[in-house]
Amino acid sequence: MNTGNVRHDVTTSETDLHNQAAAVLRANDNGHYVKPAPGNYPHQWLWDTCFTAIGLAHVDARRAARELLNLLRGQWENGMMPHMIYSARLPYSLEAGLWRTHGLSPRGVRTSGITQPPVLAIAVEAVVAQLPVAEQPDFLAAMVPAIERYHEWLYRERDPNKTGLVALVHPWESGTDDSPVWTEAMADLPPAPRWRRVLWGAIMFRSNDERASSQSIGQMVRLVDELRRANYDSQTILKTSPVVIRDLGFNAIFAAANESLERLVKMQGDNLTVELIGQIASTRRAIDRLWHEPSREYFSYQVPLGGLITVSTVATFLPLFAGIASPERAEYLRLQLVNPERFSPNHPIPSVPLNQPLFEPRRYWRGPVWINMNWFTIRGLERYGMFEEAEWLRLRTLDLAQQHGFREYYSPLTGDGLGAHEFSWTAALILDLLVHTAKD
Ligand code: 9WN
Repeated sequence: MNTGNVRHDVTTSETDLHNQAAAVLRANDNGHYVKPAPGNYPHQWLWDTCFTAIGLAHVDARRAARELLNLLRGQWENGMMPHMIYSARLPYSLEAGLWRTHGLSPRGVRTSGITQPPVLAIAVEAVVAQLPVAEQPDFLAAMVPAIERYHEWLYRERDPNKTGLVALVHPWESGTDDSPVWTEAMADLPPAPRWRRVLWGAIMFRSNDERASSQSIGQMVRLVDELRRANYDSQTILKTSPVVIRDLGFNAIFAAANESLERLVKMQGDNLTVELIGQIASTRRAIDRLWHEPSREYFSYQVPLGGLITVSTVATFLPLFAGIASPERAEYLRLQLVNPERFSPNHPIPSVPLNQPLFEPRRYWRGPVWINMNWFTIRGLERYGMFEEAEWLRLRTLDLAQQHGFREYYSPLTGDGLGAHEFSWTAALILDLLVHTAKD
């Protein structure tokens, strides 16, 4: 680990970076919400909004609170928070219609039929801390019951057998779309016919060497068709779908969000139900069982066949964020992180380690650096008192944005910016990383 060649003058360059990041969020604000990026991403995505709010809280806490309140309009009656809320005014109405979620989504709001990592409680906690004290109770009163219903939905619908781990039924739910974790599970799934893929114009359009392959996209479209046919009924889907994964990253985020939820409820002078408290504890225990001693890292779990999916990804560091790893395991993870052949090339952290066969430095979730994953890992390292590593990674991460702009993702080998430009969550989390330096 070499921290020497990264600039660290907390002077003009960091002030400039702060101003530029704030400007990206302003530019992406369509008056109702901050969209993930100009161009391809005009709608409101669940975890994008959460990251955006975490950064925006440092610039305009009320606006950040509105951003999260805005998400509630998409929540289904059963508690599900959809991964996308479609903008009515934009040219993607065909894609919105393909989900056919009317009757399930709130009247007049067009949403997808699947969820995304539950960062919401974490974001609410970050935003409430910046709100004027007098405004906190109303914000909490609106958000906390919705989050409780969401977490209860995750347990009820996605963990009916009470394993402690939530099961995902589509790679988009993991937020890490075409991660190789899903590749094997999807191997036998025939891609949707071309005409159906063309209907999903927006997504097809994005297929190139920085995006998911057209084979993967075809399979993702096919899977949506299957979910829709089952009317998004989790019970049916969990029994019949060949693609069901207890995703490591999602569950680790969920565990951390549960902690946030517990604190938020306490701020209101209340308590969670005994049932939820029990479920929360079971999630922490179950995540620890995703540890694979021979490789000394955490993995996701494949449901239909049973067993760990021994494909390494950056998600292995997320149990640090949730405070689940024992000190001994945290040390093994630290060794993985600083290993140049694994997770420590010139520009850490690659989403897939360099020495893994499916590593591709430029393709989406198959190798590039994503700032949200770095952010989770930095906070995780801090939680374990690994301040030197946290600061090293924080500076590396700031450096990526300083040198290559606020891109959707970056090559871990060259630092080149990839995917969308002016990407909101990158800008927002850079804002947060600029404010919160490691404690030591
Ligand atoms: C599908 C918006 C979203 C992110 C995901 C990222 C990508 C969508 C896509 O963009 O997914 O939901 O069209 O590829 O993988 O994490 O929320 O930024």
